[in-house]
Amino acid sequence: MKSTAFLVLSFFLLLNLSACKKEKAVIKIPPQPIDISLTSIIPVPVSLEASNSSLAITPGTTIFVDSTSKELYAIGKLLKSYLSDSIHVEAFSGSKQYGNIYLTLADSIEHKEGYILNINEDYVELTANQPEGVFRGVQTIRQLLPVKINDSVQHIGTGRITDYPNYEYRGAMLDVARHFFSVEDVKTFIDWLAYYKMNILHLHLTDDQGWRIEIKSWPNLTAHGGQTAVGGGKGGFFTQEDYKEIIKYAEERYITIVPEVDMPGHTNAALSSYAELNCDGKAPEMYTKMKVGFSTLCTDKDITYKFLDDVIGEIASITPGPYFHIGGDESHATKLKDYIFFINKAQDIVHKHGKRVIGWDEITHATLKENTVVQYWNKAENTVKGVEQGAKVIMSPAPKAYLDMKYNKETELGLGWAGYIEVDTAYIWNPAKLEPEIKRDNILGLEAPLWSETVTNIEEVGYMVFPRLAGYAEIGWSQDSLRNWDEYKLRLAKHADRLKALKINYYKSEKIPWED
Ligand code: TNX
Repeated sequence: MKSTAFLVLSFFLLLNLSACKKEKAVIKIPPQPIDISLTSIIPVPVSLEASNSSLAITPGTTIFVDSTSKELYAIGKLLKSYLSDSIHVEAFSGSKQYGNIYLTLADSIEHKEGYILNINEDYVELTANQPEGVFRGVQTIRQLLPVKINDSVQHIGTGRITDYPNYEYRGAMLDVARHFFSVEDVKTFIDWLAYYKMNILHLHLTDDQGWRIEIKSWPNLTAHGGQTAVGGGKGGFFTQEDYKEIIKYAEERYITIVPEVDMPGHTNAALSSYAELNCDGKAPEMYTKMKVGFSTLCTDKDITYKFLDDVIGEIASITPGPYFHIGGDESHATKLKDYIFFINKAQDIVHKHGKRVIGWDEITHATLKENTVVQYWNKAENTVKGVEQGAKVIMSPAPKAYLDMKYNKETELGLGWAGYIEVDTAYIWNPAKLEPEIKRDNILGLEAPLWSETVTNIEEVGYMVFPRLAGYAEIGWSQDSLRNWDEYKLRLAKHADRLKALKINYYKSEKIPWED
């Protein structure tokens, strides 16, 4: 067996060398019958027609990209990095040849994230309207092959997939405030999102227990406020350069970063860093416990709004995405009339800096400005108040979508206040049918937040996130009519090897007939 593999490999290396010459020797590897409808693609695509044959992807395969698009070249490079270092990426000109992958832009599909993947016995062709669509389609190619092909020969099944997302906002949140996570960890998280075609990473950057983003005009926020964490650990923070590195990594994967600075509550770290933000002018100690709802910025001091303007301005200026999240949750220490006054001002400041406001559902106590988005986590009645004001909604109902909830009573990590969320509970719900007054048209999409009171490293993050994230990705991307738990769990079962190969420490739920 080994020597056959060696022969095949040497043969392809030769073939590859001959690519330097004008005409490539075209020697086809006999196809095999592969039915791609049996392949477990998550999220399930809109339409899939299998044609029951195959094409061999080998070290001699070249990824050809539209020569007019720099972005496609970068996507080609990413596809190469996912599959094999031996594969080449080149600008396309001329005619399609056997054994290659072609990434192209065309008007063939309308949606900006949609794509058409056509695989025949001669080549793979991925077409989209925008580079973003090509990137999403690349994830489908990955799932039709083993996680890494390296120098092996791998058959990809033939057929045609037409695909586009159901919701435009499909995200997860990482709380880097309760425990801090490094740039590398955040990149890993971004890779996970990209693999399942999610397009939003919301970073919860500040809370009572830590301030995690450098603000040049208020340096003590991180010098003092970034130095601890829940349980009293050492904390940490992103410099603006770190943040830009995260932004760039996310952008290359067509993921929008949504920065959140939680206010006026959840602000003990800021209040501890600057005495003047407190109504009594006294800075409290840093806080390392879990219970919240006790802190508030002083809503009637001018300095508070200067602070907001500086913080929001600095972050907005290095955030290319359209959103800025102002938090607004659990401000139990702020009087309602002060809270309303504050949220109205905060919305204006975000607008001044050119961003669209997102806030947790409590912000609907205030008058929402044009374009403000409400993130439903706790109270439907709050969210409905937002809908009545014309706001769009991000669905993150805690009992369904909270990645920090335990799977069951045995789960060591996580919290339980919103109930246990087993893998089936996380999957079996429909954002547009959860609350009668929140309709499909009101919904921008969904987001699964991971609060980090109990998780301290990326292995623990992986355990809480997987496999639930794959299900949220499918709820966000796939058509409702194609979603079915009994069928999904079989597809998910086949992702065991993938999750393992991606080195994800996932929860082996007994609800899934894992195949590994
Ligand atoms: C509620 S969700 C919070 C967070 C906690 C989380 C723990 C939300 C807007 N506020 O401050 O971390 O519960 O599950």
